[in-house]
Amino acid sequence: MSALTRRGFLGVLGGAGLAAAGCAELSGELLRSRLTLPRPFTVPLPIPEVARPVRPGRYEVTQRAARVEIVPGTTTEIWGYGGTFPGPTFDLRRGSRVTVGVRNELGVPTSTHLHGGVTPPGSDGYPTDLVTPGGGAKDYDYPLEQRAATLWYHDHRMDFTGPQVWRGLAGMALVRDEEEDALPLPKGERELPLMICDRAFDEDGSFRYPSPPGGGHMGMGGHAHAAVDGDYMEGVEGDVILVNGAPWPVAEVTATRYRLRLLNASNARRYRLRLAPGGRFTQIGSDSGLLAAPVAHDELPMAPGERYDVVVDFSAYPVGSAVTLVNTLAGGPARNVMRFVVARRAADDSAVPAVLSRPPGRVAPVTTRRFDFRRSERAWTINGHPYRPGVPLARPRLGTAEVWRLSSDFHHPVHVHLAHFLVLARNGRAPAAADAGWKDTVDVRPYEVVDVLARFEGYRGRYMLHCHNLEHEDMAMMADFEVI
Ligand SMILES: [Cu+2]
Repeated sequence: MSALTRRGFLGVLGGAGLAAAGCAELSGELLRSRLTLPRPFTVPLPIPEVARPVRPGRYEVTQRAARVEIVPGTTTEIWGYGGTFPGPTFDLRRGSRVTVGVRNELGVPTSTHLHGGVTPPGSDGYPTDLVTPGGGAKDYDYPLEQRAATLWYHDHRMDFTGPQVWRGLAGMALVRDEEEDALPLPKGERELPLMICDRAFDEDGSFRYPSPPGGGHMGMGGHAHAAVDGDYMEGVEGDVILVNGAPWPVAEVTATRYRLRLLNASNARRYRLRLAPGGRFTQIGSDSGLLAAPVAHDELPMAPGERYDVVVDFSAYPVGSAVTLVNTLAGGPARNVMRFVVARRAADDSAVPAVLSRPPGRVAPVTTRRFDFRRSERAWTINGHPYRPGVPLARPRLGTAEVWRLSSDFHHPVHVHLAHFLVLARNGRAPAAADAGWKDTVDVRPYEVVDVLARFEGYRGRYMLHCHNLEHEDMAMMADFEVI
């Protein structure tokens, strides 16, 4: 279908048309690579380096361009924290305040958001709170008064988050605490952070991204000159799946339990993960920390920004088995994610206890607010408005909880800064099994109404909620709220 025809089609039918056409699970437009795709399961799974403090409580990281080999035999320029993609993993402790000095040696402004962090507003990565290019620097303050959880950090620059994260500005941050330490979960080499994202490559190995002709320079609310070509307004999906920055990697594992910290760091692509030839994920944690009790899943739906902390027991497979993580929402090469090869037996003293943690309970909401995520003529909007920096749509009180009713016309993974929430209902019915636990991002599907119970704790000040489809976010699907 030509771009024009497709746009006409979307314009007339919108998400309902897509659903009727059987494409209800697609959340973006496929951008194809112009080089020969790498062979799957040949590149070893990389494990990002763990960030080391320059002194207790202080880290320093420089955002810079680097050339790395992603597709074997070619090189790709990335923009990375520390010049790597993913950036280093920050291994942090609850209540151990850290400062991260970010220095920007790129040619563009940046703003760093710790996704899932309970962070003071001045360090939260507000989209116009920019670190200037060519050597600007900012100290981000992270008190980390929050439960153990799998967090991540990424660029959040106004209007350009999509292209800048696509080029590599993302990494993981793990918060640990005593409650988690006491559990006999797999650890060390049997705890794998897995950042999953999709990319497309040009003939010369560079990342492809559909910037409009002459676009990508304006920013600061200049949505007429958005960072992404209008044909990709639904979101950009690549045809190569990367895990920890490697295409369809392979990891050798022992026939034991492994803890997999799954993150969907894609701009727009949704996944429904399964193990082939079969197997189960035992979910132990959600976006915002450990569950009260484990939940078994045959498949895990994952929208951009979401994390699942799971245990997979590879002793269920014969030694020599190949166990492939697949995405059943995709066909073709993008159906594969990565492969585990069960190399040998080994001792395993890990376990998944029936009781994992005591998460915070429900508190009575003081009010209900509605946030409607919808496409307009030229932008993606919340409650009818493209993003208006400095105009809060809500003023929740610190220490209270509210029901936020999220509705949508398309796939919108809704992310709330600062506040963590429980999914209460989908279309008035019980939430899905994968909605368990406290979260900061929820997959709102076309014409769905999702009720969440959000707790506002930590800090007063200016925060935001937005769609985590990064192209929607760049095309104005954001709003401020102010905790008072
Ligand atoms: Cu969206």
